Amino acid sequence: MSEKKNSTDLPPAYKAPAGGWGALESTTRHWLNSKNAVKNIKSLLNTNQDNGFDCPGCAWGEEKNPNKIKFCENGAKAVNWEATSKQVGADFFQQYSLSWLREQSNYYLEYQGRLTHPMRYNPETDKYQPISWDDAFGLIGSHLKQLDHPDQLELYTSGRASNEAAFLYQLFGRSFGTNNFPDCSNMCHEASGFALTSSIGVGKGTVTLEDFEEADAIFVFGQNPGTNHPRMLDTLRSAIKRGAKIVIFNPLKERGLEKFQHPQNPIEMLTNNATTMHSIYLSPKLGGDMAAIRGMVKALLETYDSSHDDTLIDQAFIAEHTQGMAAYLDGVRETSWDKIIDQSGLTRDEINSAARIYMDADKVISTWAMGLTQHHHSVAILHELINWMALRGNIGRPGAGLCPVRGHSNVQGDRTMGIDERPSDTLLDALEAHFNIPMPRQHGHSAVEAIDAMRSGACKVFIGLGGNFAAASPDTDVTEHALSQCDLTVHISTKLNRSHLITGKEALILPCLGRTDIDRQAKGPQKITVEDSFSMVHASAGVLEPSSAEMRSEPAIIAGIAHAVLGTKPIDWLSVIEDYSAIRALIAQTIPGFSEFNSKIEQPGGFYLGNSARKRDWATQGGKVIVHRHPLPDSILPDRSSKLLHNKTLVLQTLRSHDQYNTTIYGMNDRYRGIKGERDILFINPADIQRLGFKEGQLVDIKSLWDDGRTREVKGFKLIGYSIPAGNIAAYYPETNPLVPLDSYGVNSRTPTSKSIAVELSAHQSNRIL
Ligand SMILES: Nc1nc2c(c(=O)[nH]1)N[C@H]1C(S)=C(S)[C@@H](COP(=O)(O)OP(=O)(O)OC[C@H]3O[C@@H](n4cnc5c(=O)[nH]c(N)nc54)[C@H](O)[C@@H]3O)O[C@H]1N2
Ligand SMILES: Nc1nc2c(c(=O)[nH]1)N[C@H]1C(S)=C(S)[C@@H](COP(=O)(O)OP(=O)(O)OC[C@H]3O[C@@H](n4cnc5c(=O)[nH]c(N)nc54)[C@H](O)[C@@H]3O)O[C@H]1N2
Ligand SMILES: [Mo]
Repeated sequence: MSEKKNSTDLPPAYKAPAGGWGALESTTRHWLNSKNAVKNIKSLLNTNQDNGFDCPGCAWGEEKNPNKIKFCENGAKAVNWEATSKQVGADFFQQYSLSWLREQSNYYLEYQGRLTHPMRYNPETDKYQPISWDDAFGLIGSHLKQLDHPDQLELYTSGRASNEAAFLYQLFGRSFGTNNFPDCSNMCHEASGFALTSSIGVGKGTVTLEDFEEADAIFVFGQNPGTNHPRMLDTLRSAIKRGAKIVIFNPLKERGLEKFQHPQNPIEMLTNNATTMHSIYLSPKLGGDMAAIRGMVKALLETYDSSHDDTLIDQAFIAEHTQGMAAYLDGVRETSWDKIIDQSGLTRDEINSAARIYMDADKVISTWAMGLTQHHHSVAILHELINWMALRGNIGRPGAGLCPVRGHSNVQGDRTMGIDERPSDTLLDALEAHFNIPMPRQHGHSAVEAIDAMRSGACKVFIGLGGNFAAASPDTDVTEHALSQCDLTVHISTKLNRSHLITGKEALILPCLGRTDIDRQAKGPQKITVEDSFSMVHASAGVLEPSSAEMRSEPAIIAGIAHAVLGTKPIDWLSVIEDYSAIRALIAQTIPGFSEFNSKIEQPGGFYLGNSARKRDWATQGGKVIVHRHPLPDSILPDRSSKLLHNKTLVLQTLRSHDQYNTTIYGMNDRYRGIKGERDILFINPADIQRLGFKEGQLVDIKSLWDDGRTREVKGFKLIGYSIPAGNIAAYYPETNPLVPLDSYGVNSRTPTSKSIAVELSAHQSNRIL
């Protein structure tokens, strides 16, 4: 039995606690850099307040307690980035050709400011030139009317779109005749949605923020809240201070999960005190969580067998609420400790100590993000997690439950509104009944399928409601080629990005308002609504004067497109945007849980959508929690790369730095990991640097292993010795997206395997001593 530990115990790269003075200093710097300090004081003070706007940062919930953090360092960055007074108007595009812009960095592109005028690409000059809104809608209308089939249209959505925009968008697409709604969720929490729905009958988390106040133990898998959900640190800090246990599973020692200093707590700041954020911190190998969880179940079974302690397993819950548990437990007994230890990269002692905390806690919450969802076997990992939680009845009671921590601030709401390429019959029936037109029944394309369809010429028009499809998607060369095959590409955006530069034969940029902007329509200023990770729906209204009168709101742009394509079928598109209450009235009539929507959002803090699994009402076939039994995979990699492995192969995860929001790069630092002024770096175990014959700081090229004969390579990444399991490496997204093969995605989730890519390294040319 191999009991070796794979991670080295290097000192953490950043010695200070997360949050603290570093966060305050960084917030101030980003604030001043946005060239809009006064405007931004107003916006920061209004973030997540009852009369202000929802933070465009993450989807963590808002605490009702007035002493809790309402915004954080990275939320402040997101607000500043959007609220800049810098503008990208017609004169900017007059100056630069697309060939020149394509040579610039993602940081440069977005830093130029807010898009202010609709633009149309002119291939003769290789520049964008201004177009009127009417002409832009007319151009889209003429393209769509010429399609042979509605499924030649792809309607992408990024998760910042409001409920109102998302509802109109899906109604437009379905009235046109397609379910092609690829969205960022396909690349994000799709495995969570699939695993949860197939186990507990609802694709959302079962906890509310209040549950965190009661939990005895919180298990945090595969996420980096210090950077990506900083307000979550405040919730974890309160939990640990009142004696709850926190167990972390993360191959990297993330600073925010080690120590945290509350930037809005004067005593902690002045005394420079910090809270240790965990009880135990385990570093499994990439993709090793299923084995680790299975190990915890095995440890529990062994304790149960030897102690006959009936309280260890919630027999009543299992009998009344689950099906398939016995078969699953047989599968656990059949799995050897050797296999568990080998695949998890953890020792038996480590697994036992986590299992002990689980057994001792009456109420347990498990949270997770991309570290669990972006693998080939992610759905199986999450089924395993749900089974383990079900074993002690930790689903559907106060203080316990499942908590996928969502990414984009309204990605969950967009799904609720019907942005779903695999819609339920319930949704389609409701739309059909209300709008009295047939809805397409055939499933549409996810992100990966959309790329395939554009690549093969099956799809002709791409419309992006926000986001940066070219940069966020896998296999950058393939994706860019696919987009360029289109007859028309359209981007509804706040800022210039890579996707605008990868045009179809024709291309449009449509500049839209963001969360912070005041949205005035015919009947006055409007609010929109969003749903957080905890199924809380609330209103959001911008407070800043838009920097150009030419920008339009997302609902207004969608209505303009829909009107040009469908006239007044099935609704009068132009009249519903005069006052968004009219859109909410349509939502109230067709989407479950939204009756009396308009009056419910008047309550401060919004309303709770409810969740059947939370009430132990399982909307599955058979009406019980389905306990799925999967064997541990032979390899965490898909066959198409695992068969090419050799002893120098490493597994790469692509992740976020502290100074970015997905493809939006705010700066070149990753403070908590000790990185300054650069992004082309590779975190690697020092033993691997030595084993492979490299030197710390050396530049390497990274090539991925996939059996289709295509070369996928990125060049010149600097080796940084880091506390990471041997055999695993990490580098930033989106720079490494060219390495993710389009066909390397999760079983049933179709999510690109951004956290497990087989690669090999070679010395970078300029580095070789001749
Ligand atoms: N400031 C900021 N906030 C954001 C975002 C942003 O880019 N910037 N993005 C938003 C979005 S869309 C999302 S989805 C979320 C993303 O939030 P996260 O999921 O926290 O984002 P990642 O940077 O991808 O980090 C993945 C974490 O999982 C760990 N990990 C990777 N693989 C494994 C594994 O196999 N097992 C385990 N146990 N851990 C693993 C990594 O070491 C890392 O700590 O954040 C949202 N919030
Ligand atoms: N390799 C790798 N790839 C990944 C990931 C990974 O971890 N590794 N993560 C995946 C995940 S979790 C996600 S969610 C996706 C993200 O994919 P996307 O959501 O497509 O990408 P973003 O970078 O969030 O999009 C940024 C752009 O959105 C536009 N924008 C910003 N605010 C607004 C707004 O209010 N309205 C509109 N209309 N536009 C706006 C701006 O123009 C900006 O340039 O990337 C995925 N890709
Ligand atoms: Mo995401």
